[in-house]
Amino acid sequence: MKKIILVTGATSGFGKAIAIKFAENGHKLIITGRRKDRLEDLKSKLENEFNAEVLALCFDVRDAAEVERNILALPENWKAIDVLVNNAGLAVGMSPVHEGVLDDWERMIDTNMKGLLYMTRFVAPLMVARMNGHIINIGSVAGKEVYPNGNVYCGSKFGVDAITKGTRIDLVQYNIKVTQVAPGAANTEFSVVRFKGDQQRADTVYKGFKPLSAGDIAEVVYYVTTLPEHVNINDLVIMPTAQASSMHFHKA
Ligand code: NDP
Ligand code: 8X3
Repeated sequence: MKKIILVTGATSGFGKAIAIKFAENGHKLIITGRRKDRLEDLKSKLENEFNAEVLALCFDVRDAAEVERNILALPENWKAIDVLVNNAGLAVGMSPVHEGVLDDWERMIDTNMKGLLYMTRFVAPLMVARMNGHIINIGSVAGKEVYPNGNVYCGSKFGVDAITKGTRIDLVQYNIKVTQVAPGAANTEFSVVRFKGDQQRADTVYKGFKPLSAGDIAEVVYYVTTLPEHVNINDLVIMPTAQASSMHFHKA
């Protein structure tokens, strides 16, 4: 059955790979992000390579009014969203708490927690009305274990862990599945963003072991949507084989 999948943060990393995976499998995609040029490039790729139907929506998930406007303005034939993948997110900076940069903190909390909440707030009613849907939140190992200088990023992902559980409880009566996918180290643009464009520093994060790829996470996100109607995966933690916890890596 052809489903409608809405993926936030589809301009890079996991979100882009997830959009490709669902398009490859014949589904309709709503792709979102702030970088319009990348959204347009991805839309063309999905249309040309997979003959997919694609709607590209350019907005910032931190802006509640924009989120509401974009969801309410969906064309009728795009409103029956089957799967919402709350993927947009970021880490910014890696300072001890007493030296933290307030703007970095706001960006992480506003994107990772409030943005995910705004998306859920305006998409979930469409699912409730249909008594059907699946919300997949991208958490992190950082939402399971705190590590040095991870303070606020970890806090925002612990928040995603709690919000996912609360969402599942609130929506269980409406036949809506709610899943958290919590990856470990994956080589996307994540570390370049965290280190504010310092590619060299970002590269050192993934030196000496094989990190996850965006495609690995796309496989998992796709998999959780393929289970029978009565089966839901609540939570999945996925790490590279060479990673045992937030802090333990086997590096060459
Ligand atoms: P990328 O930096 O490659 O992708 C992040 C995506 O989020 C981009 O598409 C970006 O789009 C989007 N985004 C960021 N801020 C906003 C915003 N305010 N509004 C809309 N979209 C936004 O990183 P990843 O793919 O690695 O990250 C995806 C998710 O996975 C994040 O939630 C991250 O915390 C999580 N994660 C990452 C891990 C890793 O090691 N890579 C491990 C565990 C979890 P644009 O800039 O165009 O808006
Ligand atoms: C990203 C993984 O370990 O850098 O969420 O926090 S980590």
